[in-house]
Amino acid sequence: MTTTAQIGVTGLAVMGRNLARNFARNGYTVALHNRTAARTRELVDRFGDEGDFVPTETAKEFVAALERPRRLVVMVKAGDPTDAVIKEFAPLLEPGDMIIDGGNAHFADTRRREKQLREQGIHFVGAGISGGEEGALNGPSIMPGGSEESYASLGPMLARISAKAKDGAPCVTHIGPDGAGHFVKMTHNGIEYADMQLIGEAYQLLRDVAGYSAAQIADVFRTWNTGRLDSYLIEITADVLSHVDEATGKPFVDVVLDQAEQKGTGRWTVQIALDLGVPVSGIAEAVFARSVSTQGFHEMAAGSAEYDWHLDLGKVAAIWRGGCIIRAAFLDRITRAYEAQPQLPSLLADKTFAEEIAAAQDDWRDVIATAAKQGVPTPAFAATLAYYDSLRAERLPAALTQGQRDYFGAHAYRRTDRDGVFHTLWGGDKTEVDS
Ligand code: NBP
Repeated sequence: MTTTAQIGVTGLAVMGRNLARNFARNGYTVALHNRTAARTRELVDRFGDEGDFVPTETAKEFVAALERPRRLVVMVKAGDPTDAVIKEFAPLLEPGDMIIDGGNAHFADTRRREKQLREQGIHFVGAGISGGEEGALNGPSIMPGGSEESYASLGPMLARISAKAKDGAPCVTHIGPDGAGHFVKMTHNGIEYADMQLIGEAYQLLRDVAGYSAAQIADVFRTWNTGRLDSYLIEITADVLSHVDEATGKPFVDVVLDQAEQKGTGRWTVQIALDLGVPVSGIAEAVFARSVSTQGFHEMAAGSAEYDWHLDLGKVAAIWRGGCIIRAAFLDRITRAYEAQPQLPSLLADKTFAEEIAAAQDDWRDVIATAAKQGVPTPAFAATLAYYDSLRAERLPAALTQGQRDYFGAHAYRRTDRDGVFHTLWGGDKTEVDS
């Protein structure tokens, strides 16, 4: 084995594969590795003629294929897999080598890993990478943290493979030490969540209030994209909305299940914002909209299931009736509702609560409309009304969000009319494939 590769990529799923190809297309020799060797072989079989690849099967071979100081990009699923990969590779590395984690790690994990590897003399670079699969291939925005020394070595390479802004500047800069890159990427994703939610709300208003078809709304977004709103998300929204499902002849957005998923970064943004005391209410609403199930009792029901606590929510309501700050006569009725139906998914699913709130909703809307017209902020009134409307809605724009996620990140979606997980080849002929 010759030690010639300037960079190596381990983790060759959607992102890693495209990033490796991007390095190779830009003239770098790229060592390849993946836990399951079949992925490595597939990359070389399909794209081997795009550049200079060095496929390897074992960690030892991979490390041996890299010139020193070694630059080793990790593009595996964030969380435990990243720790597993570090555990496997770190003993094979030497002082001065660099591990670049391009996954969506939590910045606190990155700080921990950076500190641990620094003791071994290894530079750990937590690098946020944005742009989805297309960006990874043709030029992502890159947010590297870590030491100045590692950036001196990596910066020129990252600049070469990164996206270029309209003025030609590479979309990469040294963000700061240890977890700074991943913190900024996390916040970027939080903003992305909020953008997508705002687009979803605009779509829903045009559909349900203005009575436009999906195709007409696509045209509206196309027009918006020529003006001040010119942006990637507005552009792909027009594409997603104008796409017609081949199997049913219906708008694609109508056959996608309206449950948008998330992989954690939006949620972390809100969690950290609470710690930092920063009001990121728009991002929080977007995160909640992806899991319209997270208020008070809902959150406890979710926590109970997650941690296997078997919480008795009726009893919780009962012990809050006196003494505590939120004591209220109302809690009697909550207790009764949970006694009658311990598995109640939401209080709004209880008949008497549902009827009472339905009767009050016109006044509720008037309050918020008046406040909005008068410029009086009523975030809690407005947010809870949105929550209520989300639970009542027959369809939510989460289907559009899933379409956007599949478009830029190959995150796949479920359909309303059949089981399975699907992905549309957006960049190609838009056929649907099993995912
Ligand atoms: P995934 O997040 O789906 O991860 C799949 C990869 O992780 C495969 O190579 C898999 O190997 C490897 N892996 C797993 Br799972 N467990 C492992 C373990 N214990 N040891 C070693 N390898 C393991 O891939 P992706 O969607 O390409 O994303 C890669 C990273 O980039 C993630 O952190 C993601 O959050 C981040 N990211 C994704 C996007 C996007 O739009 N998709 C955008 C920006 C950043 P295998 O082949 O052997 O199963």
